[in-house]
Amino acid sequence: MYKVDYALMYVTDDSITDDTAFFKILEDALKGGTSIIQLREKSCNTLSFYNRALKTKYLCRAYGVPLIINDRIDIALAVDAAGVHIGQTDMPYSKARALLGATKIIGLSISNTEQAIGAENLKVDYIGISPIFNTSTKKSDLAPSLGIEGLKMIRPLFSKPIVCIGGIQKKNVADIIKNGANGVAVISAISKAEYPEEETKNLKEIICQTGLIP
Ligand code: TZP
Ligand code: MG
Repeated sequence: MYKVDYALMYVTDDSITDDTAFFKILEDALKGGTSIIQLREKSCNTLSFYNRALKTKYLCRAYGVPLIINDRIDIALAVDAAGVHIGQTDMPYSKARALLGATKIIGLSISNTEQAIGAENLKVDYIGISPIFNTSTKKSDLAPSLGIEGLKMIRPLFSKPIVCIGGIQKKNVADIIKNGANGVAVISAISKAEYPEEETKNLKEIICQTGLIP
């Protein structure tokens, strides 16, 4: 398996129901230098999810960027995605690993230190600290934000990459990387930007300027 660059993950915005707009922003993010894509659909039917996943996979392949599917192991398998991102109430990690095989990436959301220790014991490929800051993008099933203090507590507990999500914008991205994260995952910072490609470039530049991401 190739080495994954978690520096900047664009998590797709499922509030964008229009496919033309959805794929325009996705391609802008890819042109702007997002290093990994997570396809996240919370309310569409399986056929629509599959169709978006397939087209997203082709685009990601054209830009040499890995594609992670949120929640749905069947969709990840169907489009041969690079991996999945699961939460604490999704398919258990051990079953997801059994279904996906040894080489696929599996990321797990964690919201406290206990879950971080659990993820370390399970040897998941990366964790998503969720949420790091307050956000209005995800409205249900959201734990209290952990903040930079939470990140500092979790960093020594988990040996593989940590990606933070929630309320991340240009103004707070450097602080996250400087305090031990290997990357950030954003929705609205890119999807709601006036110029998504420019904004992706800006975020990437700030991350690179920390000098901490190889
Ligand atoms: N999980 C935790 S916070 C969040 C998800 C999917 C939403 C992040 O969206 P934004 O717009 O980057 O705050
Ligand atoms: Mg989930």
